Amino acid sequence: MIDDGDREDLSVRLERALLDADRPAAAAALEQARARDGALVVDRVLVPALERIGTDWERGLLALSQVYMAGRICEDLADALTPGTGRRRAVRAGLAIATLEDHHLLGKRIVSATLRAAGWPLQDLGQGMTARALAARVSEGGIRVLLVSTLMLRAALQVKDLVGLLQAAPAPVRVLVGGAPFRIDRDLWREVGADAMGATAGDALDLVEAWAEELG
Ligand code: B12
Repeated sequence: MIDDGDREDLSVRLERALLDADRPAAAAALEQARARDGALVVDRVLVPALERIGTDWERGLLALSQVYMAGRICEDLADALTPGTGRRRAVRAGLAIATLEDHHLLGKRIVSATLRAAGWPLQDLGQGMTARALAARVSEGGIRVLLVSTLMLRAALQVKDLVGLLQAAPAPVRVLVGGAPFRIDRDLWREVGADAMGATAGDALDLVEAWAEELG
């Protein structure tokens, strides 16, 4: 059993290693947390460490380069946090993920690794896309379930345009959104016209499982 004290220690150890750009120390802290916490390590240890880094940066205590390195190191380590089950699902319709006008990629990376580890054949449509370009890719690719990951409020608001453009898609598309703006404002997903929101990568998996019929 891991108690909250241990979890906090590991999260603080991870935070220090990230700020020192010490990749091996970050990997060791994450591995120790994963051995105890399983896939929940992301929400219990990694996300809190990055949120503290973000807050300190906002307060002028850290340089953007430190935040950048912290994000890059976590991106490199993300796949190892969600080892595959070996299961493969055969689906007829497409399942895809993208970020809209946003280059914060870690959330997308972790959600993608979680879905793929559970056997879902998820397509990555890209990052920093405009609503128009993304809607076109979705229509061309026969995508029926689209996940959008955001960290900037501006990107979250773009979902409204995307949903409007997707009305013209050849078949209905379900849009699942996630990321900080939707966690902070729990009604935002409805306001932008999404079909659902998830607070964690685990929620993304539960919702995709619930919508499995859509995917054939
Ligand atoms: C790391 C980081 C960066 C790194 C990104 C590195 C990378 N490769 O991703 C760098 C340095 C590049 C960066 C740049 C910038 N950043 Co920044 N960044 C952060 C920071 C510290 C952590 C974000 C993070 O990676 N979290 C960890 C991931 C795993 O969490 P997550 O994305 O929320 O994902 C989890 C869930 O939300 C969920 N989830 C995510 N997506 C989805 C999707 C679905 C469908 C579902 C169901 C669930 C789900 O699952 C994940 C795991 O549980 C945050 C601070 C914070 N409080 O979040 C600021 C933050 C997001 N950044 C911010 C800003 C302003 C910027 C810059 C504009 C700074 C600048 N002046 O240049 C640029 C913009 C870049 C761009 N155009 O996109 C602001 C955003 C403010 C706002 N409201 O819009 C924040 C909040 C910092 C702050 N407090 O001001 N940033």
